[in-house]
Amino acid sequence: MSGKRAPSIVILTGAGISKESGLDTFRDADGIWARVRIEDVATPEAFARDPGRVHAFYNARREKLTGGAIVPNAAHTALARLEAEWPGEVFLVTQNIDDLHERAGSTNLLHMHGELLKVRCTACGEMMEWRASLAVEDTCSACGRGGGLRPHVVWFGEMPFEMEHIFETLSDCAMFVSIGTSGNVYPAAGFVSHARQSGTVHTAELNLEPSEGASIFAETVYGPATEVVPDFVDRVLREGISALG
Ligand code: BJW
Repeated sequence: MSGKRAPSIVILTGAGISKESGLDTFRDADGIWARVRIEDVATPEAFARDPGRVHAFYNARREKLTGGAIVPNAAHTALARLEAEWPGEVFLVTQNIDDLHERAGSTNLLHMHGELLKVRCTACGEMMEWRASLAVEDTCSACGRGGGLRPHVVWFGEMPFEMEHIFETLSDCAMFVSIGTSGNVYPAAGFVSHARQSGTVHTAELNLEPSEGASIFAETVYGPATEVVPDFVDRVLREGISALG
């Protein structure tokens, strides 16, 4: 034993990794924001104005996710394999609110924009699993108040979860990999710059096409996630990080 810690890897995923599982992205031509306006469903103001409309938006997505047809794909599985086989820490930060990473076997995982299969009470703060439709009048099982449950998701203008922990791991990692995200939404879009401040980190973007911040990455690989992610994971496990730089 050298006493030296094995190098850690931080991975950021976005909607593109779940596209081939059948879930929509946001900003592609056929994406969610082409059909629904952000201001109507993804801000605290929208929820205050018309909670029923916001519930309908998330109920439809929850129903699709739990309907049986949506399953993890080869990219999700490859990242779970990386966590299981890499000698150092693999920390997976996802912007996605689906549960496909968990179902594929990833465990060291953080949903920075929340989880579709959870709701929380705006009165007492209790968070609970929720797989059914959510209605405005539903009551909190912890405090008994009706009308206060909201989707456990992060809307525009709200603070994503566990930012301090994420920035700490970014400062300390040997490799940062961004997968299937357009780089439009902050703070996630700034993670690559933050990781690069440590100087010794390798940065890679794996996406269908160059993202907003593509030029910041040391390595870029373009193609469908189900192809490029398993290839990339194979290469990391075979050759290590230093061979990628
Ligand atoms: C494939 C593929 C295949 C397709 N294979 N790839 C500057 C600094 C900080 C904040 C701001 C700032 N300027 C503005 C802000 C505020 C705002 C923001 O970023 N606005 C921008 C629009 C400019 N951000 C916020 O409000 C955030 N909160 C915040 O900033 O708090 C203060 C703070 C400051 C500083 C530090 C810390 C905190 C909150 C953002 C909340 C985002 N919420 C949403 C919806 C909720 C969840 C849900 O309903 O699902 O989260 S919006 C939506 O966008 C969703 C996603 O997680 C997020 C990112 O989208 P993603 O994943 O990148 O999807 P797409 O569709 O954009 O891209 C998909 C990509 O996949 C594409 O590139 C395709 O090519 C690719 N692809 N098929 C591989 N098969």
